[in-house]
Amino acid sequence: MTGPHARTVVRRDHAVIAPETHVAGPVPGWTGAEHVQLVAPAMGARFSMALVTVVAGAVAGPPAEGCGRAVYVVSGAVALEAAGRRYELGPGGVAYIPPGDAHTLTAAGAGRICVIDKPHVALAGAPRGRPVVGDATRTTPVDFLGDPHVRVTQLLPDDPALDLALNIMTFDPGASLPFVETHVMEHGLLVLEGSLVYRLGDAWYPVAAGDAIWMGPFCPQWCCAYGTGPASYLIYKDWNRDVMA
Ligand code: UGY
Ligand code: MN
Repeated sequence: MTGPHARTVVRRDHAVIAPETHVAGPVPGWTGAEHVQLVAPAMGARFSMALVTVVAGAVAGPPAEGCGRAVYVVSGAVALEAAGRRYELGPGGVAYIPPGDAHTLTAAGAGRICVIDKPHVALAGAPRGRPVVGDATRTTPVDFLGDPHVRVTQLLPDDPALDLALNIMTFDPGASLPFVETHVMEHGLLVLEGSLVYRLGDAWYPVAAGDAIWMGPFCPQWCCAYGTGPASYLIYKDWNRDVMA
């Protein structure tokens, strides 16, 4: 029990959602699943990010109309049927489903999945997207801006049909982002392991595995990992399509 104490904060341009403040609930259309909504338009974001706890046989409901969906398997296993094919996704498994594509997502056992739904913004002239699957455990990370102590694992392809990116950033202890980033793109972030200090705007937050962050457009952001092992987080980013939209 933490009583009145909580690390969670929700500000105009960012939020930190700590697990001790999670309130899980069902979501219409899903069966066998409980959602913790980590990021939602209600806080000012233009996408939804949920941590979904599933039991064996749980079935996902569809995203809202016009939304593409990205899924990351934190633990457990899910089966995806899409575009006439069946995919098995284990821990680290990733899928992207374009808006309007019929698909089923069924849990093979108890687990947790992170589900990101985003109103799709099509790039002029881009082809219609297809379902994409990936696997973080089989993807080679690359140095981030030349620093071997900060690595990025790109989970989805650079494809003009997609309008979002999903990556894992990994920091050795003491490693940091090289500068305070400020960009029009939003982020949804879930810390997967380790500990970091995150600067958001003019505030500083210690975060650890299980914590989630929303960064709105232009939220200044920086972080540094601390502790004895690496820190990593799953990070969503919308692509910069039409800044006047
Ligand atoms: O690419 C990014 O925007 C990423 N480096 N941002 C972040 O980790 N906060
Ligand atoms: Mn960023």
